[in-house]
Amino acid sequence: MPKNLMIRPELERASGRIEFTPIPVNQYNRPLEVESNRRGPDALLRIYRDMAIIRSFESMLNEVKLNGKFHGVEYSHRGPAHLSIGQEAAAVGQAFLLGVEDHIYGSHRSHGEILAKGLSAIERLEDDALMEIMEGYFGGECLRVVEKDATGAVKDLAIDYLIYGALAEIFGREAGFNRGLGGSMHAFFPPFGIYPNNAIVGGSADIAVGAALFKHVNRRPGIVIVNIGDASAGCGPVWEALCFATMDQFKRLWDEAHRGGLPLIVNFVNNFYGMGGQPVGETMGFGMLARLGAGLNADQMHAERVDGFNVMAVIDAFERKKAVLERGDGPVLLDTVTYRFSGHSPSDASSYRDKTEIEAWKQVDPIVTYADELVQAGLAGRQQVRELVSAAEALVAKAYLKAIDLQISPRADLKKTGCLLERVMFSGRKIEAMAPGIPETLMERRENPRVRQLAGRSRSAFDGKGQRLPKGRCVGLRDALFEAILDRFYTDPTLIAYGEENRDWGGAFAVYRGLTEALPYHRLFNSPISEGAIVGTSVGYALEGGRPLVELMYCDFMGRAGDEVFNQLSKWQAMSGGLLRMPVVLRVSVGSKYGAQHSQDWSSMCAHVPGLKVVYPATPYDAKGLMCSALTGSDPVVFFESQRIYDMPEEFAPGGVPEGYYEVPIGEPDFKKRGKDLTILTAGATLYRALEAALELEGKYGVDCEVIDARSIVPFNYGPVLESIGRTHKVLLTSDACERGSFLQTMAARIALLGFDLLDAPPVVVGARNWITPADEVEDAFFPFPQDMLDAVHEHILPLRGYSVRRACDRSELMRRDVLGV
Ligand SMILES: Cc1ncc(C[n+]2csc(CCOP(=O)(O)OP(=O)(O)O)c2C)c(N)n1
Ligand SMILES: [Mg+2]
Repeated sequence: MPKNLMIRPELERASGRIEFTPIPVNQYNRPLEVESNRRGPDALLRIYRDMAIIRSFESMLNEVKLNGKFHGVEYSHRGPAHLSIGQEAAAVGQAFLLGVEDHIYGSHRSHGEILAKGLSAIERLEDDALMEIMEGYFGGECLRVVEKDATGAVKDLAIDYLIYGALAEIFGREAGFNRGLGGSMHAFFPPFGIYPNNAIVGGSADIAVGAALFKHVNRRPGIVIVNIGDASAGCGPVWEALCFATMDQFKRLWDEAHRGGLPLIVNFVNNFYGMGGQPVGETMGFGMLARLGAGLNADQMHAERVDGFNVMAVIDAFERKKAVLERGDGPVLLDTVTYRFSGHSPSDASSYRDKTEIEAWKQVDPIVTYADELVQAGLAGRQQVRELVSAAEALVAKAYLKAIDLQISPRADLKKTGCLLERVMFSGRKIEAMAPGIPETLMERRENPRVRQLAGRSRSAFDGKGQRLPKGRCVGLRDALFEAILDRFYTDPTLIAYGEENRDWGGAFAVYRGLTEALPYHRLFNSPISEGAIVGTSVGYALEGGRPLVELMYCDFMGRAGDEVFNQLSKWQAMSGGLLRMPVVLRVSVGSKYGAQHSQDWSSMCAHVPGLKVVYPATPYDAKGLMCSALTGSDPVVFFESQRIYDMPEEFAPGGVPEGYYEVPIGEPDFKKRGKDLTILTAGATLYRALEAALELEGKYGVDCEVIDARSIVPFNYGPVLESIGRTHKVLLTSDACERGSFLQTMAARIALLGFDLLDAPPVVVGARNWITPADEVEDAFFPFPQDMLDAVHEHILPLRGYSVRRACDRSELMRRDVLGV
């Protein structure tokens, strides 16, 4: 909503037509002799070699999956292997001109792309650089396997290394590129510019947009290519990625130094099939995939269809499109036509396609036709071609024997305490700035209008005499978050923030008021209403080495970003074998007044998925300290904020909220009130209602409560809670999440297990009812209020003298509700 972009009725209402420009389709037409002059005859042979290596590699996997052996040597590979036999020219053509600073992201079917990009990188890198990479990568573990029988040239060693590293990864071995924790569908090798491949169809699309965003914002060299399948064109997140990547603001609003389109090629590897569904003619209506570019921006994304069975046409296309990106005119959409001879997976009987169709494509096999062309052009003899194939087969056979051997290539022992996987689930680093440099800001921090405004506010809820001040005169929770975030923007040059209504609006709930004045567009901007892409791009931005702070306006919208939160944000650190870091902070606000689709607390869902840190502060002091910790950590943190308490001042920390930087450790609960009879453990905004309950319990029934604020959900230190229960012998847990499946149930079960001997009564959870959230006016029937807490205490923990239950919650009532599922 920038004010300088006026929407004029006379223009918007004027009649006219949208003009499209023709989209080129398979326009390449250049004799191989000409290419030989341009690229050099050796390069043309190398192209053949690379395609032959990929074909051998994939054929070996096909045989292993189908027959349980290769060249008579048995091996059972239980995991997946989505092969790209037939698609080699598309992969090799793409990689041919790329440097290691050009990054590719891929799909479940990316073995060919990995090998092609790796072979191209090996060709380009000097021997010293190759050795340095191989020696440095995971302490040279993979190199040690292949160097034993190295015969000479470093480039040959590097090719062995590439093939073995990829295969060992596919077979789940510790010396694999991702220590066996990625596997076939997630294997990658960043030193060669090979970035994560993704088992979720279209999953790489928004991640790659974020990677291109990182390069664009931080002015890094190179481009980003995302290889996704034709069927992924039907995925919502792919559309979100395309919308995000083509935002006008890059070319219209960002400052001069950052103006221009993202350096991104969205390459649809179009093999005409999903698994068995056919986008063209059946499941989609675009006819020709390149058509999609036409709707996305005025450049039509420079869309083009390329003949991916002609390796030279692919090289030509990537060369031209790279130039488009380099002049700041991206992004680009390519529709690279290809075909897989193999099934979706080797066991696929291809029941969905006619044998004559497969035969027709085999007749124009890109490797065979290219060899014919080489021979016809006098660039190679038949014998030479056969030798290249034999050499490729030998390379693959050598890697196979090493990769299947448990002595040479063991798997990580995941049963021992402190095992590899345990160590790489979180990276746990403290990093002030993700890269060196001076953070770009627009004003001195002290001149910031909000900083000035807050200077006049009380840092505490109370005045010097202990009298409560009006909220408007105090620093509130939203202000405390702002202070932490502002501080980090002046420290970490890679830090960027975006989401819906983040810039001129000041963040949907005014946390960012004052940031717009302080930051240029490329550090704070509005995104489209694309929750998936908001989170997905943040993953890509972080994978490339930056720190993003992104926001989902309401917790309930997390459903729209389900894959990005639960499969991408959470899993890449571990799937990379600990190579990558994911310093993403995802702010999520939890509503209460806007009905069923705007008021649910989904913290439990995040806690359930391994790999996410989850925090839920309830006080300004904790919110600021936890935000500082999150924004200097290296792990993904889902940062829950309750809209109920954004204006809450600091009531607990003596001295109020410190002005400067400080940290609250993630994972440590905090005592908000001391007591000796009953422990109350809260998560989020229920803290205040629990304190009210504590007052009533003490005042009317003489039950002295100890109130502990969990502050964090994952990780969580049970020590202080058990210590408290050791004194009180009773515990009530409460949060605004619906009670069934709430994380507090996990906490209650854990406490019962760890503190069984300490307890006089079962741990009791008081959550919201297992309903939709009703209107705000009747919220006390739904969310836990002090009376619900007292009822639960009386019924299940400690009968309160003279107390009469206000709302039934005894065992039979709970069972009744469970039978109904409410
Ligand atoms: C989100 C999601 N839905 C479904 C699947 C199951 N699946 C795996 S591959 C595939 C087909 C993908 O087709 P396409 O994107 O064209 O890639 P291709 O397999 O042809 O390379 C499907 C449906 C998945 N992995 N992810
Ligand atoms: Mg496909």
